[in-house]
Amino acid sequence: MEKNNLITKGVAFGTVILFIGLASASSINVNVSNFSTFEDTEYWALIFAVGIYYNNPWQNRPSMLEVADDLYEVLIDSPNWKTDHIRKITGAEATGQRLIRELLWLIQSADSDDMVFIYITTHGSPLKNINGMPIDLPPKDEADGADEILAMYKGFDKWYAIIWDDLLNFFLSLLKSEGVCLVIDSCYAGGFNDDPMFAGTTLEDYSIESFTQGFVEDLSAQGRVVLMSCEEDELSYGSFFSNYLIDGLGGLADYWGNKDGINSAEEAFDYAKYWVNLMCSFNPTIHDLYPGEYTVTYT
Ligand SMILES: [Ca+2]
Ligand SMILES: [Ca+2]
Ligand SMILES: [Ca+2]
Ligand SMILES: [Ca+2]
Repeated sequence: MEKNNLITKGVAFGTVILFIGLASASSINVNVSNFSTFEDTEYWALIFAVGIYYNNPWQNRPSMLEVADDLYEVLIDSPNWKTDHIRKITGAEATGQRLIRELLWLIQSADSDDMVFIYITTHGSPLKNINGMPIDLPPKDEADGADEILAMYKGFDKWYAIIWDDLLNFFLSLLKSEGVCLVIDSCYAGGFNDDPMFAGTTLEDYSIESFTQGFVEDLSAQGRVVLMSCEEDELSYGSFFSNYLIDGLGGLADYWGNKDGINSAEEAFDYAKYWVNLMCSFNPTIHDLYPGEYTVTYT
């Protein structure tokens, strides 16, 4: 599962992409701050499963594609989800550019009283140079010295076809929705446990006019819960975590949980963790900054 052939050019690439990301973000500020109407809570989801790898078919994991279909089905079976609010991207479509484009769709679509659910499954790895030395791209935030990366469709063929944790966190941090649930099913998934980047900031921290007060307050208020298939130094395999999580969201989570008719992200995680610990050799982890329980589906 590990992807070792990354080279140091990743550092330069990281800087360029982060710059592009910042530029994109500043251009969408206007759009984001215009979405200030308070309608009913809407649920938005991105299901992103790579599963097929350009020029490296032995890396293919068909279970990832099946999980994407199953997750989509379990969401639309619940009345809070609408088909036009869910994007499912798989296989050859699952490039890094496409992931960023879909994240921007969520950033522009979700109001401050909405909920966003992002599911990503693919191969994961610590970021290393050609000599196997760990790389921690800015921000330097890694106790183990290595950012975690996810392979996109061409991730085993092109050194740049990856997404790393800091970049994903940057785009997630621009979501103004009340709740964000991120699910990562990959090796080393536990390394995607970053806090939102702008949490705790105030307007005075910014001199940029386009950062309106409401926008910054919304960012600061973002409640995020991250469900990860394994710990930061573990391999995970077989889509076991996702399958149990989806079983949970289909009703077993609440049945095993508080029986209030809602399958929360936290309950689904508890259900999946129980079974993965029993059946597999890796340990799912949660990073829960969402106050209360994040509603995913109704039973
Ligand atoms: Ca970093
Ligand atoms: Ca790490
Ligand atoms: Ca990390
Ligand atoms: Ca419940």
